[in-house]
Amino acid sequence: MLEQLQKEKQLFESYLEQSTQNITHDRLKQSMSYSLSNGGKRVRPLLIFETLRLFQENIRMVYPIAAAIEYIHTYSLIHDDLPAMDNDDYRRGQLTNHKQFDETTAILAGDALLTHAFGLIGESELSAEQKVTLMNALVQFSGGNGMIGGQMYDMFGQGKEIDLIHVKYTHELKTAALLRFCVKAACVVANVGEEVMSKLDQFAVHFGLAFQIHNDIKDVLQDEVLEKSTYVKLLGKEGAIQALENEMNCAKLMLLEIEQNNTTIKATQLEQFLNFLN
Ligand code: GRG
Repeated sequence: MLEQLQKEKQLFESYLEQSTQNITHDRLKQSMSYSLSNGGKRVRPLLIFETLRLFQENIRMVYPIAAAIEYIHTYSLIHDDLPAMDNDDYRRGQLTNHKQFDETTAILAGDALLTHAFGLIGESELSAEQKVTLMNALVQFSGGNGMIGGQMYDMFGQGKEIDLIHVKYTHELKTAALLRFCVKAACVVANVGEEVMSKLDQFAVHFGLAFQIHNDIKDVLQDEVLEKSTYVKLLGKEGAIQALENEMNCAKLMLLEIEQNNTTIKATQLEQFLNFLN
């Protein structure tokens, strides 16, 4: 990760750390904090910061929004690891939340993170209009027609014959949707026009697909059993690598197009996010 991003991440870590301090039930607070602070890469918050930086805006102002998306991401991982879903014992090399605590606590910690994500946006210093826009966007991208919908397609697609179009759609919802929220959030805060916002949105879609394909290729290399429908299962490893490269190129192209049409916006700086896929 680039030095600048690393510095940004450290400052944000302390904000995130203190953000759960107002939770009065100790075990709930510990459980929320355990999954929030145990080694996430913070790709989504960093994407908000770096997109905002393209428009020379103050990054601290969006800490609550960045924390909100990290809360949503964290709750989704806690719930995804539960026995009713992926039934995983480890995440990020440490015990999953329900193994470290218990299932009830893990479910409630996830619920609390989800609920407080909206509180964080509400408490931010943005205008009332911006807050409403961002809350609606969070519903759109993380709700039943966003990440949760993607998880449903993923869960109930298992064991069935599924084609590439459906797998791509599932990945767009499950993985790309939260990244789309990140670029949209930065655009809303910086009052960016439709044309640039739409190109950044397409960048986020391609980046999200690349992110998921990369994750699936990594799983295969680690010999994890492939039950779910993935690009690797449908296209083989070589085909998946090609699809990954294709998505990365499309993502870069979107940034280039922004620069070509708007010489003051150094959009290709966002190419550094593709380094997360190495
Ligand atoms: C339970 C509602 C619900 C949704 C679950 C996020 C998710 C949907 C499932 C997790 C499994 C998975 C592979 C999702 C795809 C997105 C993804 C690659 C998540 C991992 O994101 P990173 O790499 O995680 O940013 P860190 O650990 O860095 O925070």
